[in-house]
Amino acid sequence: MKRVLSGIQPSGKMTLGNYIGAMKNFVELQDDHRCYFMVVDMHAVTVPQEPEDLREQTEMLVGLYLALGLNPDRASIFLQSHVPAHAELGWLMTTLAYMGELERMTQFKDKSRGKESIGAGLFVYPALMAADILLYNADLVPVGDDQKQHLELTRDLAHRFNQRYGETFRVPEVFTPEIGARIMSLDDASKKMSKSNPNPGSYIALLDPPDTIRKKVSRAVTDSGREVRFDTANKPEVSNLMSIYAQCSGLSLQEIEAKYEGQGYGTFKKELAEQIVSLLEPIQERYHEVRSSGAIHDVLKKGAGEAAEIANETLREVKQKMGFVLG
Ligand code: ATP
Ligand code: LTN
Repeated sequence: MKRVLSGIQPSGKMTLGNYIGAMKNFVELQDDHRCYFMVVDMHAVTVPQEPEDLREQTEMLVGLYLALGLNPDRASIFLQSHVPAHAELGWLMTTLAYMGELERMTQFKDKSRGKESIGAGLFVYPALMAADILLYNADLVPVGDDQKQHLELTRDLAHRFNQRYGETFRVPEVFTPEIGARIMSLDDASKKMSKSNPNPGSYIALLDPPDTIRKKVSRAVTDSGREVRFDTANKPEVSNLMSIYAQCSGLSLQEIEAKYEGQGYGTFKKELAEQIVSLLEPIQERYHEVRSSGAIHDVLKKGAGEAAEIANETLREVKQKMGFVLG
């Protein structure tokens, strides 16, 4: 079975962008792949986090993984900080990565722009991400479009290590959805929908109540036309809403165009909101059950045990090849 690994930062409220770009594929891949799904809490602290918020957001994200249908009997679900091999291989990867490569990362440029003091962790972030992936010799990494550059760097580091020390790491492939790999903000279709956007009207959070969802969709920016047509160059706002519609309903873009031909944006937006609500309502119900059941801690313990077994084996091989004296 091919191996799959991915992670999400517990750095805020999960959005429909996170779901469509990444989490939906996690659920689909778990049936016929050996899957490892993490909450990357050590990545989240590369920008300041309130300790209480970090704890709550971490548990919230694990709760969402389970509510979305990730099954701990099929996939290992764990926290990055519970498997110390991540920090250790992360360090070794920083010794392999070049400053120039890290400077070119657009996520680093975006997150450090305008800041007076920039944590060194934010800079070496992609080396830790490479370690996350390479520890499990993952074949596929399901992520949204914005992570492709980090994946390329991971591939380069894997090649570099293999060349320098002998064949060790499998070189992973990125796995993005065909539609919706980059869901855009509801208030500005030139920006990615992001949980750290200060305007909550710009995103739909997976735990937003139905009426909030309806309000946010009705206020989403569109153009002054009335044709529901997929054309990202000329109709970026409507195309974005259509991608969301397609991913929530299972309809193709052509089917959506045909369904709303001659109807204008009003009906389209109303029905889009209902599609989102009917996707999210059952997830929200399960989420509240999971949180009150207290199941999360057992799931994490099991997941960390399974993950550590593989991760420690890889780390040992890496250290041996690099010339460390093994204990
Ligand atoms: P932040 O705003 O704090 O940077 P984020 O919302 O971008 O966070 P991440 O934790 O960085 O979320 O991403 C989790 C996963 O969701 C990644 O695989 C990322 O590519 C994907 N993702 C995030 N935003 C979107 C989006 N707008 N469209 C598609 N995929 C997305
Ligand atoms: N950088 C990613 C989160 C992340 C990740 C990973 C994704 C950290 N480690 C390993 C896939 C595989 C992000 O910001 N979304």
